[in-house]
Amino acid sequence: MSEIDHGSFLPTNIGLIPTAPEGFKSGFVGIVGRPNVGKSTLMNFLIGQKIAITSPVAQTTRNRLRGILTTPEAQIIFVDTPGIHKPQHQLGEVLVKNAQIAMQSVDVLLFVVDSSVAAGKGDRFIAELASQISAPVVLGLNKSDQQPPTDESLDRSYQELAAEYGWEFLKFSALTGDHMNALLTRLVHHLEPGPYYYPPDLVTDQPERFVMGELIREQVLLLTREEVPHSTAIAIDRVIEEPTITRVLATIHVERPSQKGILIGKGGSMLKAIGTAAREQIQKLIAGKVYLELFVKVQPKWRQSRVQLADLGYQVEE
Ligand SMILES: Nc1nc2c(ncn2[C@@H]2O[C@H](COP(=O)(O)OP(=O)(O)OP(=O)(O)O)[C@@H](O)[C@H]2O)c(=O)[nH]1
Ligand SMILES: [Mg+2]
Repeated sequence: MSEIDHGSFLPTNIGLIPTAPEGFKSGFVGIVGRPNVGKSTLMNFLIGQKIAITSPVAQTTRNRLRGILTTPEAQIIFVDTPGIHKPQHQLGEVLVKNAQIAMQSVDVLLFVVDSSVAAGKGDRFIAELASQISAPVVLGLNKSDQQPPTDESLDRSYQELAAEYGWEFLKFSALTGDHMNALLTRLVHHLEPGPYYYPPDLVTDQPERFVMGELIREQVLLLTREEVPHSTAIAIDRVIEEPTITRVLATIHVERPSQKGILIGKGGSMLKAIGTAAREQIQKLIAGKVYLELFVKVQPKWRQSRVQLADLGYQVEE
Protein backbone atom coordinates (compact mmCIF):
# COMPACT_ATOMS: atom_id res chain seq x y z
CA MET A 1 0.00 0.00 0.00
CA SER A 2 1.41 3.41 -0.87
CA GLU A 3 0.16 6.84 -0.17
CA ILE A 4 0.54 9.10 -3.11
CA ASP A 5 -0.08 12.64 -3.92
CA HIS A 6 -1.88 12.21 -7.19
CA GLY A 7 0.25 15.06 -8.41
CA SER A 8 -1.48 16.42 -11.44
CA PHE A 9 -2.92 15.17 -14.65
CA LEU A 10 0.53 15.67 -16.06
CA PRO A 11 1.57 12.59 -18.05
CA THR A 12 4.78 10.79 -17.16
CA ASN A 13 6.54 12.18 -20.21
CA ILE A 14 6.41 15.61 -18.58
CA GLY A 15 8.83 17.98 -20.14
CA LEU A 16 8.24 16.55 -23.59
CA ILE A 17 6.32 19.49 -24.91
CA PRO A 18 6.54 19.34 -28.70
CA THR A 19 7.70 22.26 -30.77
CA ALA A 20 4.73 24.03 -32.29
CA PRO A 21 4.43 23.89 -36.08
CA GLU A 22 4.62 26.99 -38.24
CA GLY A 23 1.56 29.21 -37.81
CA PHE A 24 0.44 27.52 -34.57
CA LYS A 25 -1.52 29.83 -32.28
CA SER A 26 -1.81 29.77 -28.52
CA GLY A 27 -2.90 31.84 -25.58
CA PHE A 28 -5.09 32.37 -22.55
CA VAL A 29 -8.82 33.03 -22.80
CA GLY A 30 -10.42 34.35 -19.61
CA ILE A 31 -14.05 33.42 -19.02
CA VAL A 32 -15.82 35.99 -16.84
CA GLY A 33 -19.41 36.93 -16.05
CA ARG A 34 -22.07 37.01 -13.36
CA PRO A 35 -22.65 33.86 -11.27
CA ASN A 36 -24.68 31.08 -12.87
CA VAL A 37 -24.48 32.29 -16.49
CA GLY A 38 -22.81 29.01 -17.57
CA LYS A 39 -19.08 29.79 -17.58
CA SER A 40 -17.97 26.42 -16.22
CA THR A 41 -20.44 24.49 -18.37
CA LEU A 42 -18.99 26.31 -21.38
CA MET A 43 -15.39 25.50 -20.50
CA ASN A 44 -16.21 21.82 -19.93
CA PHE A 45 -17.94 21.64 -23.31
CA LEU A 46 -15.07 23.29 -25.15
CA ILE A 47 -12.36 21.11 -23.70
CA GLY A 48 -14.56 18.02 -23.97
CA GLN A 49 -14.14 16.86 -20.37
CA LYS A 50 -15.68 17.68 -17.02
CA ILE A 51 -13.02 19.36 -14.94
CA ALA A 52 -15.10 22.25 -13.59
CA ILE A 53 -18.14 21.56 -11.46
CA THR A 54 -21.46 23.17 -12.40
CA SER A 55 -24.77 23.59 -10.62
CA PRO A 56 -27.94 25.67 -10.62
CA VAL A 57 -26.70 27.32 -7.42
CA ALA A 58 -25.03 30.71 -8.00
CA GLN A 59 -21.38 31.00 -6.90
CA THR A 60 -20.49 27.42 -7.71
CA THR A 61 -16.94 28.09 -8.90
CA ARG A 62 -14.53 29.24 -6.21
CA ASN A 63 -11.08 28.83 -7.73
CA ARG A 64 -9.59 30.10 -10.91
CA LEU A 65 -9.30 26.94 -12.98
CA ARG A 66 -7.50 26.35 -16.24
CA GLY A 67 -8.92 24.05 -18.90
CA ILE A 68 -6.69 23.26 -21.87
CA LEU A 69 -7.85 22.59 -25.43
CA THR A 70 -5.26 21.55 -28.00
CA THR A 71 -6.23 21.28 -31.68
CA PRO A 72 -3.91 20.84 -34.71
CA GLU A 73 -3.94 24.63 -35.17
CA ALA A 74 -4.01 26.03 -31.67
CA GLN A 75 -3.73 25.56 -27.94
CA ILE A 76 -6.26 27.55 -25.94
CA ILE A 77 -5.93 27.76 -22.19
CA PHE A 78 -9.33 28.70 -20.81
CA VAL A 79 -9.34 30.38 -17.41
CA ASP A 80 -12.66 29.74 -15.67
CA THR A 81 -13.35 32.23 -12.88
CA PRO A 82 -15.82 32.65 -10.02
CA GLY A 83 -18.92 34.66 -10.98
CA ILE A 84 -18.44 38.36 -10.24
CA HIS A 85 -20.99 39.56 -7.68
CA LYS A 86 -21.36 41.90 -4.71
CA PRO A 87 -19.38 40.10 -1.97
CA GLN A 88 -21.07 39.48 1.37
CA HIS A 89 -18.17 37.87 3.22
CA GLN A 90 -14.39 37.44 3.04
CA LEU A 91 -14.76 34.36 0.85
CA GLY A 92 -16.81 36.33 -1.69
CA GLU A 93 -14.29 39.15 -1.62
CA VAL A 94 -11.38 36.78 -2.30
CA LEU A 95 -13.28 35.12 -5.16
CA VAL A 96 -14.24 38.37 -6.87
CA LYS A 97 -10.74 39.76 -6.44
CA ASN A 98 -9.28 36.66 -8.10
CA ALA A 99 -11.70 36.93 -11.02
CA GLN A 100 -10.60 40.51 -11.53
CA ILE A 101 -6.91 39.56 -11.33
CA ALA A 102 -7.49 36.78 -13.87
CA MET A 103 -9.03 39.30 -16.27
CA GLN A 104 -5.86 41.30 -16.37
CA SER A 105 -3.54 38.56 -17.52
CA VAL A 106 -5.36 36.97 -20.46
CA ASP A 107 -4.94 37.33 -24.23
CA VAL A 108 -8.67 37.31 -24.97
CA LEU A 109 -11.59 37.93 -22.62
CA LEU A 110 -14.78 35.96 -23.12
CA PHE A 111 -17.47 37.84 -21.22
CA VAL A 112 -20.37 35.42 -20.80
CA VAL A 113 -23.95 36.56 -20.18
CA ASP A 114 -27.26 34.75 -19.78
CA SER A 115 -29.21 35.67 -22.92
CA SER A 116 -32.48 34.32 -21.53
CA VAL A 117 -32.70 37.44 -19.38
CA ALA A 118 -31.99 41.07 -20.36
CA ALA A 119 -28.67 42.77 -19.59
CA GLY A 120 -28.72 44.09 -16.03
CA LYS A 121 -26.73 46.08 -13.52
CA GLY A 122 -24.41 43.14 -12.75
CA ASP A 123 -23.50 42.77 -16.44
CA ARG A 124 -22.86 46.50 -16.78
CA PHE A 125 -20.56 46.44 -13.77
CA ILE A 126 -18.48 43.66 -15.36
CA ALA A 127 -18.57 45.44 -18.75
CA GLU A 128 -17.01 48.47 -17.10
CA LEU A 129 -14.20 46.27 -15.64
CA ALA A 130 -13.69 44.52 -18.97
CA SER A 131 -13.40 47.81 -20.83
CA GLN A 132 -10.36 48.68 -18.75
CA ILE A 133 -8.18 45.83 -20.01
CA SER A 134 -6.24 45.87 -23.24
CA ALA A 135 -7.12 42.36 -24.49
CA PRO A 136 -9.88 41.95 -27.08
CA VAL A 137 -13.30 41.19 -25.57
CA VAL A 138 -15.89 38.83 -27.03
CA LEU A 139 -19.38 39.11 -25.55
CA GLY A 140 -20.83 35.60 -25.39
CA LEU A 141 -24.62 35.29 -25.19
CA ASN A 142 -25.09 31.86 -23.59
CA LYS A 143 -28.28 29.87 -22.93
CA SER A 144 -29.68 30.63 -26.41
CA ASP A 145 -31.76 27.43 -26.01
CA GLN A 146 -33.64 29.10 -23.15
CA GLN A 147 -34.55 32.29 -24.98
CA PRO A 148 -38.24 32.88 -25.62
CA PRO A 149 -38.42 32.88 -29.47
CA THR A 150 -40.53 36.02 -29.83
CA ASP A 151 -38.73 38.35 -27.44
CA GLU A 152 -36.16 40.36 -29.37
CA SER A 153 -35.58 42.81 -26.55
CA LEU A 154 -33.18 40.40 -24.82
CA ASP A 155 -30.72 40.25 -27.73
CA ARG A 156 -31.10 43.97 -28.23
CA SER A 157 -30.06 44.71 -24.66
CA TYR A 158 -26.76 42.87 -25.27
CA GLN A 159 -26.28 44.27 -28.77
CA GLU A 160 -26.42 47.73 -27.24
CA LEU A 161 -23.91 46.76 -24.57
CA ALA A 162 -21.52 45.34 -27.19
CA ALA A 163 -21.95 48.39 -29.43
CA GLU A 164 -21.24 50.74 -26.54
CA TYR A 165 -17.77 49.23 -26.07
CA GLY A 166 -17.11 48.16 -29.66
CA TRP A 167 -17.09 44.42 -28.86
CA GLU A 168 -18.15 41.61 -31.12
CA PHE A 169 -20.83 39.32 -29.82
CA LEU A 170 -21.90 35.74 -30.49
CA LYS A 171 -24.87 33.71 -29.35
CA PHE A 172 -24.61 30.03 -28.37
CA SER A 173 -25.64 27.34 -25.94
CA ALA A 174 -23.09 25.56 -23.78
CA LEU A 175 -25.75 23.01 -22.90
CA THR A 176 -26.79 21.92 -26.42
CA GLY A 177 -23.48 22.82 -28.08
CA ASP A 178 -25.23 25.09 -30.56
CA HIS A 179 -22.77 27.52 -32.28
CA MET A 180 -19.86 26.33 -30.15
CA ASN A 181 -17.67 25.86 -33.24
CA ALA A 182 -18.32 29.41 -34.33
CA LEU A 183 -17.27 30.61 -30.90
CA LEU A 184 -14.09 28.56 -31.01
CA THR A 185 -13.20 29.93 -34.44
CA ARG A 186 -13.58 33.50 -33.22
CA LEU A 187 -11.47 32.87 -30.13
CA VAL A 188 -8.66 31.29 -32.16
CA HIS A 189 -8.88 34.22 -34.59
CA HIS A 190 -7.96 36.58 -31.75
CA LEU A 191 -4.91 34.56 -30.60
CA GLU A 192 -1.37 35.35 -31.68
CA PRO A 193 1.10 32.75 -33.02
CA GLY A 194 2.68 30.99 -30.05
CA PRO A 195 4.10 27.79 -28.55
CA TYR A 196 2.53 24.87 -26.72
CA TYR A 197 2.28 26.06 -23.12
CA TYR A 198 1.30 22.56 -21.95
CA PRO A 199 1.69 19.01 -23.31
CA PRO A 200 -1.03 18.50 -25.97
CA ASP A 201 -2.88 15.79 -24.00
CA LEU A 202 -3.22 17.74 -20.77
CA VAL A 203 -6.73 19.02 -19.94
CA THR A 204 -6.12 21.02 -16.79
CA ASP A 205 -3.32 22.46 -14.70
CA GLN A 206 -4.98 21.30 -11.48
CA PRO A 207 -3.99 18.22 -9.47
CA GLU A 208 -6.42 15.34 -9.52
CA ARG A 209 -7.10 15.68 -5.80
CA PHE A 210 -8.32 19.24 -6.32
CA VAL A 211 -10.88 17.98 -8.83
CA MET A 212 -11.84 15.17 -6.40
CA GLY A 213 -12.65 17.76 -3.72
CA GLU A 214 -14.67 19.75 -6.23
CA LEU A 215 -16.67 16.68 -7.24
CA ILE A 216 -17.64 16.18 -3.59
CA ARG A 217 -18.59 19.85 -3.24
CA GLU A 218 -20.70 19.56 -6.39
CA GLN A 219 -22.84 16.87 -4.76
CA VAL A 220 -23.27 19.05 -1.66
CA LEU A 221 -24.45 21.85 -3.96
CA LEU A 222 -26.85 19.55 -5.77
CA LEU A 223 -28.25 17.71 -2.76
CA THR A 224 -28.51 20.30 0.03
CA ARG A 225 -30.41 23.57 0.27
CA GLU A 226 -30.27 27.15 1.42
CA GLU A 227 -27.18 28.19 3.35
CA VAL A 228 -25.55 24.75 3.52
CA PRO A 229 -24.01 24.68 0.00
CA HIS A 230 -22.27 28.00 0.50
CA SER A 231 -21.00 27.20 3.98
CA THR A 232 -19.11 24.11 2.83
CA ALA A 233 -15.45 23.57 2.01
CA ILE A 234 -13.82 20.23 1.22
CA ALA A 235 -10.38 19.03 2.24
CA ILE A 236 -8.96 15.86 0.73
CA ASP A 237 -7.09 14.37 3.68
CA ARG A 238 -5.53 11.31 2.09
CA VAL A 239 -5.45 9.46 -1.21
CA ILE A 240 -4.21 5.90 -0.83
CA GLU A 241 -3.67 3.91 -3.97
CA GLU A 242 -3.95 0.13 -3.68
CA PRO A 243 -3.63 -2.32 -6.57
CA THR A 244 -7.37 -2.64 -7.18
CA ILE A 245 -8.87 0.40 -5.49
CA THR A 246 -8.11 4.01 -4.61
CA ARG A 247 -9.12 5.08 -1.11
CA VAL A 248 -10.03 8.72 -0.66
CA LEU A 249 -10.53 10.24 2.79
CA ALA A 250 -12.10 13.68 2.80
CA THR A 251 -13.52 16.16 5.30
CA ILE A 252 -16.47 18.44 4.64
CA HIS A 253 -16.05 21.62 6.69
CA VAL A 254 -19.17 23.53 7.71
CA GLU A 255 -19.72 26.59 9.87
CA ARG A 256 -22.41 25.48 12.32
CA PRO A 257 -23.50 22.31 14.15
CA SER A 258 -26.96 22.63 12.54
CA GLN A 259 -25.32 22.43 9.09
CA LYS A 260 -23.41 19.37 10.19
CA GLY A 261 -26.73 17.82 11.17
CA ILE A 262 -28.23 18.55 7.75
CA LEU A 263 -25.16 17.17 5.96
CA ILE A 264 -25.23 13.94 7.91
CA GLY A 265 -29.02 13.58 7.64
CA LYS A 266 -31.36 11.13 9.29
CA GLY A 267 -29.41 8.03 10.20
CA GLY A 268 -26.55 9.27 7.99
CA SER A 269 -28.72 9.21 4.87
CA MET A 270 -27.58 12.56 3.41
CA LEU A 271 -23.88 11.87 3.85
CA LYS A 272 -24.42 8.49 2.24
CA ALA A 273 -26.19 10.03 -0.77
CA ILE A 274 -23.42 12.64 -1.20
CA GLY A 275 -20.75 9.95 -0.86
CA THR A 276 -22.36 7.56 -3.34
CA ALA A 277 -22.84 10.21 -6.02
CA ALA A 278 -19.38 11.75 -5.50
CA ARG A 279 -17.74 8.33 -5.61
CA GLU A 280 -19.28 7.64 -9.02
CA GLN A 281 -17.94 10.94 -10.33
CA ILE A 282 -14.46 10.34 -8.92
CA GLN A 283 -14.43 6.84 -10.43
CA LYS A 284 -15.07 8.42 -13.84
CA LEU A 285 -12.32 10.95 -13.22
CA ILE A 286 -9.61 8.43 -12.39
CA ALA A 287 -11.07 5.58 -14.45
CA GLY A 288 -10.80 3.13 -11.57
CA LYS A 289 -12.51 1.83 -8.47
CA VAL A 290 -12.83 4.23 -5.57
CA TYR A 291 -13.62 3.86 -1.88
CA LEU A 292 -14.68 7.23 -0.49
CA GLU A 293 -14.91 8.01 3.21
CA LEU A 294 -16.38 11.36 4.24
CA PHE A 295 -16.12 13.16 7.58
CA VAL A 296 -17.94 16.33 8.63
CA LYS A 297 -16.30 18.94 10.80
CA VAL A 298 -17.59 22.21 12.24
CA GLN A 299 -15.19 25.09 11.76
CA PRO A 300 -16.99 28.24 12.95
CA LYS A 301 -16.98 31.23 10.60
CA TRP A 302 -14.35 29.85 8.23
CA ARG A 303 -15.70 32.08 5.45
CA GLN A 304 -14.86 35.18 7.49
CA SER A 305 -11.30 34.28 8.37
CA ARG A 306 -8.49 34.90 5.90
CA VAL A 307 -6.30 32.34 7.67
CA GLN A 308 -8.90 29.57 7.56
CA LEU A 309 -9.76 30.50 3.97
CA ALA A 310 -6.13 30.06 2.97
CA ASP A 311 -5.99 26.71 4.78
CA LEU A 312 -8.94 25.53 2.73
CA GLY A 313 -7.39 26.68 -0.53
CA TYR A 314 -8.99 30.10 -1.02
CA GLN A 315 -6.61 33.01 -1.17
CA VAL A 316 -5.92 36.04 -3.30
CA GLU A 317 -3.77 34.82 -6.19
CA GLU A 318 -1.60 37.82 -6.97
N1 LIG B 1 -30.49 25.98 -20.60
C1 LIG B 1 -29.19 26.17 -20.43
N2 LIG B 1 -28.62 26.01 -19.23
C2 LIG B 1 -27.29 26.21 -19.11
C3 LIG B 1 -26.47 26.58 -20.21
N3 LIG B 1 -25.20 26.70 -19.78
C4 LIG B 1 -25.23 26.43 -18.46
N4 LIG B 1 -26.48 26.14 -18.05
C5 LIG B 1 -26.92 25.79 -16.68
O1 LIG B 1 -26.76 26.93 -15.85
C6 LIG B 1 -26.39 26.55 -14.51
C7 LIG B 1 -25.13 27.24 -14.10
O2 LIG B 1 -24.05 26.74 -14.85
P1 LIG B 1 -22.55 26.90 -14.38
O3 LIG B 1 -21.70 26.45 -15.51
O4 LIG B 1 -22.34 26.30 -13.04
O5 LIG B 1 -22.48 28.50 -14.25
P2 LIG B 1 -21.24 29.41 -13.83
O6 LIG B 1 -21.34 30.67 -14.64
O7 LIG B 1 -19.98 28.65 -13.93
O8 LIG B 1 -21.62 29.74 -12.31
P3 LIG B 1 -20.65 30.22 -11.10
O9 LIG B 1 -19.53 29.24 -11.01
O10 LIG B 1 -21.55 30.17 -9.92
O11 LIG B 1 -20.21 31.62 -11.42
C8 LIG B 1 -26.28 25.02 -14.54
O12 LIG B 1 -27.48 24.47 -14.05
C9 LIG B 1 -26.08 24.71 -16.02
O13 LIG B 1 -26.55 23.44 -16.41
C10 LIG B 1 -27.11 26.74 -21.50
O14 LIG B 1 -26.50 27.05 -22.51
N5 LIG B 1 -28.45 26.51 -21.54
MG1 LIG C 1 -18.61 28.18 -12.50
